[in-house]
Amino acid sequence: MSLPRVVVDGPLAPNILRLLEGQVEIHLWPALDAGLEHVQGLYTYGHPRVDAELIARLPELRVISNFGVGVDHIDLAAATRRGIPVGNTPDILNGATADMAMALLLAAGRRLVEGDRYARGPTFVHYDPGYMLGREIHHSTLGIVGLGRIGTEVARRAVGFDMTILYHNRHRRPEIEAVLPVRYASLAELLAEADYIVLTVPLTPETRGLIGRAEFAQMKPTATLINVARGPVVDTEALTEALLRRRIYAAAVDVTDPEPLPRDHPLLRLENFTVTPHLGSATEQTRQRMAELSVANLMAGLRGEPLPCRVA
Ligand code: 8YV
Repeated sequence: MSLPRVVVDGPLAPNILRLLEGQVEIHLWPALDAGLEHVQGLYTYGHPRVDAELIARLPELRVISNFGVGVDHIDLAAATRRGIPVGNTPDILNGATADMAMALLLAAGRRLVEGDRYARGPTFVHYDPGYMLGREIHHSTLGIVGLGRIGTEVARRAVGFDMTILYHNRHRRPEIEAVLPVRYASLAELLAEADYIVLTVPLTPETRGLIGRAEFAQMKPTATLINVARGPVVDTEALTEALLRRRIYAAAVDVTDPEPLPRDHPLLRLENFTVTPHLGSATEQTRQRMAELSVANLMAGLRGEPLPCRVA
């Protein structure tokens, strides 16, 4: 009996390949044009665009399984119209992504990456207590934009740093307010009060460009922006201007728009800009759990069974 045909958008990590071995026939995305009509599964690994047009070209498609929680690159409505379930991997990556948000926050506030560059460089020949003063983290004010699963984990971590925690969310979260010392604020209030602003919202039409010129203007000149959500939540041009003109203190981002940034982008030359290459969930343990859940979603969909974790 032939194995179900699955298309993937790039070479998969060995642990995922091991899980799929003997169960499916894997085809790489560029080879998609041949044999499209027999593709039964779509496994999205590195956020490829899956639009209505692509879905329409796959008449036998039974399931889309995404390696990751964010599905902004997939046209969910188009999949639903065709009755194709879409699986994702929420929850299991909350801790790793919240850790990453804290790592970026600490790095930016205490100039860690800049300090590392300096400590390795040729000009570090004397210790000087006057150099590279950062901004305090403990007892500062944190503003979390998007108090969902990851944002809540960020709040839990911030408690240990004695931070005052504000949050902004589409809906107020009384159940979280009951167990964590978080206070609801309007976006304007949060932007004006927070020393550290952490973005943990999904990318949707409402959150695209959420932080632009007007929002940077409302922030304190000592504020630091941390983005572990999606690049397009922040207007890149406005961010560049805010950092260049020192309208805010710093930014530390795990995601950019575009991603990656062009190698000659002015942001990459700024000392007050810290960037990582989308590492939010990139730990061995979390990525293993993501591999298992995404493969379980894929296999269930191929068998016509309910997905363990279905987003649409
Ligand atoms: C992954 C992510 O790195 O889950 C998400 O939405 O952005 C990350 O956890 C990504 O999905 C894998 O490409």
